[in-house]
Amino acid sequence: MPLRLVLLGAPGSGKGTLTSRLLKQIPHLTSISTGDLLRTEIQNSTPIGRLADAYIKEGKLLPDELMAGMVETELVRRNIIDKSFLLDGFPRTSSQALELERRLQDNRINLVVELDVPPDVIVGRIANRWMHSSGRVYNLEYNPPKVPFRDDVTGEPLFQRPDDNPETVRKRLKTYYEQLEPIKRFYQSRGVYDRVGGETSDIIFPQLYRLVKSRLE
Ligand code: G5P
Ligand code: MG
Repeated sequence: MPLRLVLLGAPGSGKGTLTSRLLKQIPHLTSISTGDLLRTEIQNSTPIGRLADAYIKEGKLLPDELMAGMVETELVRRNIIDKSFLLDGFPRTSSQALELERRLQDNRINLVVELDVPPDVIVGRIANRWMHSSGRVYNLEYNPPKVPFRDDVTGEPLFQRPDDNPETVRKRLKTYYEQLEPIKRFYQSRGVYDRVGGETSDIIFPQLYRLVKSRLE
């Protein structure tokens, strides 16, 4: 059966980092990151991009319907709605989860994994995050680029996210923890919820990989 996986985790919990690692091990999995989709829209100055820019800078969530529509369009565009996929950063509210279920019909999400990382660890990580427009993520301490402040693949300069300043990070974390219980209850009621935890992605990855492998077998 195809794996339809959702990674649920606080800002900076390692959703992007762990997604890249999973994709290296499981090449037929396709990932969609709503944060990356929105940043591309912003870069291209589309109407959605202009709207997203205002929300993201404030550390606020975009409207549920808009996000669900965006993800559905992407699943259809990539022709993976009935195949294995991984969603990074969506759904993140119970109403997004319900809306996604309605749109997926028979292709329901069959594994949701919460990444449980202590908030005090997260704040330091985000301060040291640098990224490339492709979505590749670096950390000055944990996974530094080969050449300082340059992307490993293209050599282009890296940048820091405008929503990675301490004040906005605090707001994003608050929103995440407010939404966690309702979405957790939603997926627990569907019998697909699991959790992995630890202070580093090196500790979390083997736990996540085991869960994912067991569903693929
Ligand atoms: P995003 O882009 O989805 P967030 O806030 O959910 O943003 P973020 O910040 O992208 O999540 P992440 O992907 O969980 O975090 O973490 P990461 O980038 O992999 O790791 C963070 C840093 O830690 C990196 O520098 C990495 O190298 C480092 N790192 C990883 N592991 C370790 C480790 O073990 N040790 C150390 N020292 N470092 C490590 O969404 C952005 C905005 O878009 C909108 C919202 O406004 C949102 O705020 N949005 C939505 N709005 C509504 N609904 C949705 N579904 C939306 N999705 C996005
Ligand atoms: Mg991310």
